Amino acid sequence: MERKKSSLASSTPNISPSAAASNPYTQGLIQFQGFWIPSRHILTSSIISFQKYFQAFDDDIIVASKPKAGTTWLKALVFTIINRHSYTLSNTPLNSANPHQLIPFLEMKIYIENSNPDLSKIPSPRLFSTHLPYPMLADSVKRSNCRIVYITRNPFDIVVSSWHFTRGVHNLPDWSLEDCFGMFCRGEEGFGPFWDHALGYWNMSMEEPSNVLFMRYEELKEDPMAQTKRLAEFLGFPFSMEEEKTGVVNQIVDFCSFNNLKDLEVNKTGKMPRSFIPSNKLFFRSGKVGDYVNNLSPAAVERLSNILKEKLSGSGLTFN
Ligand code: PAP
Repeated sequence: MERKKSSLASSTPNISPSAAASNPYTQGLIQFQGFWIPSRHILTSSIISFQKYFQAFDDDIIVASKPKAGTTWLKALVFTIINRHSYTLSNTPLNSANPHQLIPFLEMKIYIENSNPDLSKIPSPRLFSTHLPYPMLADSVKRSNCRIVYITRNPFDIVVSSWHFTRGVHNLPDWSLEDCFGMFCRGEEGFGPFWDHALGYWNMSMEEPSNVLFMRYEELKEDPMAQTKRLAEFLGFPFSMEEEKTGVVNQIVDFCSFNNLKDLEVNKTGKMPRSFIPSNKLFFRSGKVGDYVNNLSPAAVERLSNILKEKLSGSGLTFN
């Protein structure tokens, strides 16, 4: 099926400095193709390479998300579901590698390391990930029948998670939540604005439900069994009756749970090679829904709720 081409995706960079870039506590964001991109990764050129050279296959699987929406968790689930006939849970590579190593980022890993890599020999289905918004995906992804799984999360928890993570990664103990929150509300955060990011995938999941699956962190928390079965079905690797009866789904859910993953040695003390992230443990903080109430004032919650109401109006997409 021919997918819609985005007017935002173009090979011509449109870079303008952000007010945030002059703030010593922020990552130095630049506006690029309509979104805010963290410039520290030299991401703009890797994004252009990805858009220019990536050739999608119909059986590719792409995990897509905004940072801190549940990417690590979803990668663990996707990897385990797809590879469940090759590995048992005691010998899965997830025991010795962080999920991000097993499902690499297209723009933040693959096309940074090589501007035109040969990805054709990777066994199928190839598993990739991205934090890029839908309009910035390579046209070949949009034209192919590959499957995209998108995960989102209530933005209040995303802001708080992102604040903790950024302070930890960049050693910024003095960076205030107020600063971080203000930027989020202006849409000035990595791969933001949040609402445009979510809307791109939301709309595609409505238009092409067999190509784009829209998942929510909160639903995965509430009913991980049902959501894991839904995910496996969408990926084309559904669980058999026998697997359901013998507890395979349950075992995968338990293995990929926050408590299990965070206690694996690789995620307690490990660090990914050539990564700017100092420790894998930064990907596992509290893993809760609604943790924001301990950090955001009711006035802040109301402010962001009003912004969301306006930005998402008429789309059918809502966040509780
Ligand atoms: P990333 O985009 O940098 O990869 P991502 O994995 O999307 O980050 O989000 C990290 C959040 O998911 C953290 O949330 P918190 O700060 O509110 O705690 C992290 O704790 C949570 N998380 C990581 N793994 C899991 C898991 N298996 N189950 C539930 N939550 C998880």
